[in-house]
Amino acid sequence: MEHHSKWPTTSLPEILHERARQPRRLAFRFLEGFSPDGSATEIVDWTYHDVAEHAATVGAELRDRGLTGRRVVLALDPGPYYVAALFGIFLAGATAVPSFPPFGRRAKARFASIIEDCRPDAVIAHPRFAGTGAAPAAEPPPGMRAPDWLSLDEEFFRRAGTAPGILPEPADPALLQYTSGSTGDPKGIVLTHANLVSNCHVLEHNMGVEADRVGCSWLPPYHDMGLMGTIMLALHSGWPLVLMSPVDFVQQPYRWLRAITDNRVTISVGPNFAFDLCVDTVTDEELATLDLGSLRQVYCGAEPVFPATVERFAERFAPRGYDPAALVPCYGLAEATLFVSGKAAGAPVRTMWLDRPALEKGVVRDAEPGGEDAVEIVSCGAVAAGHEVAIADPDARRRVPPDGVGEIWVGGPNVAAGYLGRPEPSAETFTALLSTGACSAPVAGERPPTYLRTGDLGFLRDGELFVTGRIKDLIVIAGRNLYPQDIERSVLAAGAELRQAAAFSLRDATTESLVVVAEFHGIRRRTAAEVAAARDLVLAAVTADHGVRPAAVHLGPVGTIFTTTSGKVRRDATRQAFVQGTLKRFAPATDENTP
Ligand code: 649
Repeated sequence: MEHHSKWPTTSLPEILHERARQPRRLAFRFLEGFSPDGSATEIVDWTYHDVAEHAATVGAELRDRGLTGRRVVLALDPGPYYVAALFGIFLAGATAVPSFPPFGRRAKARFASIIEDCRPDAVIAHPRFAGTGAAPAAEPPPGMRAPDWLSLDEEFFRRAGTAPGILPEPADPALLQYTSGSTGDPKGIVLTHANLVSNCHVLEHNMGVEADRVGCSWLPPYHDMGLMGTIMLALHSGWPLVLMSPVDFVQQPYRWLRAITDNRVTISVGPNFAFDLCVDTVTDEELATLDLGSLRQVYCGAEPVFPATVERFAERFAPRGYDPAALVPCYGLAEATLFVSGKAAGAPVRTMWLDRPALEKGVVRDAEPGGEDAVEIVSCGAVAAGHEVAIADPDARRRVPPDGVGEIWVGGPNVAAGYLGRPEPSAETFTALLSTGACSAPVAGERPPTYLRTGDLGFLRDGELFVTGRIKDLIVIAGRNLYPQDIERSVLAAGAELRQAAAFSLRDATTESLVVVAEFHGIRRRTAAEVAAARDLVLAAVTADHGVRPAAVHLGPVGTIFTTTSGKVRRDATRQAFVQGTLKRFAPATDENTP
């Protein structure tokens, strides 16, 4: 295999060998068994030696089973064995397919569809999932073996195989990342070892150098941000990472801030919702125990970054040493391994006030801060080193004018080769070209330098990327492009005790109308009269803020709105359930909550 000069010469398994030369340094600290005061009672520390040794054991077992070059689904719970298994798969020269544990009806269905799509030769999962409905189809297709189920427990590490590890080539597939798309149609993004290392390089470049860096993450290890953004990066960069499970975080968000305090964490990460959750749930007594003065950087991406969230988080936690300039708004997607852009280290968070009517027509025009028709947007910072972003008109395949909003196209070594076994969607998504020619950033492999179409809308200003929304989610009414998140914000601010909202449009032959779905806080059942009163508040707020009256408002209990396994609102799925009349509602069913 020829080495391209622009390619990284190392891979993560090589880096692991390198790190293990300092065997006693702390690599990962896992926090479990939280007590009511928010601190962990079970702390498992793994040195680089521990990681290397456990990974080697897993790798040897996989090689003994002949799994080199095969796909291995990783469906363990978050924790030390997840990390060991991930690197073990790499050491065996196999391709890792990170998955969530198949627990619950929706997760099982999604798990089954991933198995169906990637046809793995082994599944590493907790014993409790073997033989459940989540197990793959009993009959493997002709010429294929049924997946082995491997359970990693203490017993496994006592008896496992001995074959030596192998080092992959940069162009070898390392990982198959499933996108959080619809359940029935999962698409596996093929990431090479070169992609994974490239992503670490650009993140390190964005973060800058810092002595004694300590990371903390509660993100799921089966999503790009938790896996490529924290676990792989920490190992690659050589600083320790404090980990807790996402379930432990959501149960008591204070635990995250407590872990930062107790471990003198300098860098952490979370989507916008996590920052709101902290403001909403951390009590005054809890607040008093926190010291966030060690935190230099806290990345915020995966969802729109709302100025109001940034402000209220700063307001609440600055008295406990939090530096508002630590917040790093960032943008990325699994098709580009992870990272596309992020605020420069140390810089203040930058926002822009834009004229909303102009923005609704796809034009970027400055507006008076706080003005009535103005909307504030957070900058997601400069584009990753060695990468290029073009703001494109996807139909004309041209750049939009400098003051225009368009589709975000990305070129560079982070961009994946395509979706597994899907030449057409791959070509459509990964090999876009402007009519004026190729992209200027190099891509991995021998492909011509093309762009990835992200499906996201945004614009560039002074080299910084501003993300405005997703093409698919745009609500086009009377020639205006309404962004669902703006409408959803009005819904939540209507004073109707609502916690989450989804806005989407409904099309018939002649018109497009606005539909709002939202769910109430807490578990208390609402009466028909309460639902009707809340609906009136929502109608009034949305009409006043946006000049469009929703044609329907459906209000239900927690769980009404569909979300991805990473917690993003799935407006498409919610719309589908609305059309089919299967959205949750309070019993007894009332006609009042859908006009
Ligand atoms: C986005 C991932 C952004 C995602 C993360 C850098 C310890 C260790 C390391 C550390 C901190 C502590 O959502 C990742 C970059 C993390 C550095 C960690 O540092 N991927 S996805 O494929 O599931 O979804 C992609 C879609 O999400 C939306 C877009 O629609 C995108 O296509 N999205 C955003 N929308 C609006 N604004 C943003 N900033 C968005 N970012 C992603």
